[in-house]
Amino acid sequence: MQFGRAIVRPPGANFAAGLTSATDGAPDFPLALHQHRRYCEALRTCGLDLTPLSPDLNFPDGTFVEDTAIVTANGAVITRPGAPSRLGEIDSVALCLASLTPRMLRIEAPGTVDGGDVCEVDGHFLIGVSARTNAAGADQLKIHLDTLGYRASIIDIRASKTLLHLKTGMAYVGEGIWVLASEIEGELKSLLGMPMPQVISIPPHESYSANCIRVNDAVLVPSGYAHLAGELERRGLRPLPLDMSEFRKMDGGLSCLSLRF
Ligand code: CIR
Repeated sequence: MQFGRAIVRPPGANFAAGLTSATDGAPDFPLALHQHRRYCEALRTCGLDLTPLSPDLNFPDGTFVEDTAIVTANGAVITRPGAPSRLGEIDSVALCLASLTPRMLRIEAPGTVDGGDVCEVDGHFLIGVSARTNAAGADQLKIHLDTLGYRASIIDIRASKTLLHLKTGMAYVGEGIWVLASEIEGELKSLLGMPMPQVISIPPHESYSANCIRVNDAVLVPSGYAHLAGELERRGLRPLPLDMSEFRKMDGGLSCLSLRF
């Protein structure tokens, strides 16, 4: 999980018009911009060069760039987001990646894939079939990853009603350490069928923190979730807390706000 670069896109002024299931009110736009700036600073602190894209008012969810591509050291796969309102987000990302990646492949209709459903575990990719990523998209992505030299496994998470995406409820932070929301821990363990040397189980009232990201020497975590931060420290990892309140109101977490490679 050594990264050198990240693509990000600040939220646009109509960010609140994006898709959400949350019921705790509309996001505060200036505060969201502030939180996004802090997020970018944190990535720079971790040693990444940032490539910022411009906000596009045609796509209020466009700040969640993670959903538009899977980027590996050997090449990228441009996705086909499962929400129709988000389909057009891929164009500017593909244009940007064209000069940053050695090879570019694409998910084609009728396949759909959201990057939030894809989790890399030491070079092996887990692909969740969800409300956004369909079986055709997952199959295409597995083949593309194989072409790029990676193995992948497909798991069906549609029975987990609490998960928008696979990574809504889990993260792999390296060195054999998994972070799993306790509600889905049993289910994920049996679906994944992979060895999990160390699991940090996140209690229900802190489940939002299961979406965290390892970036080089640090783990970006949402602030206000003491359990995860403590468990990471206990294992010798360095949590870097960031306030995510306004992105959470739009169903977004830390992983969604960047493409790291
Ligand atoms: C959506 O519903 O598509 C956005 N409001 C949130 C996307 C979050 N992305 C992610 O978890 N990878």
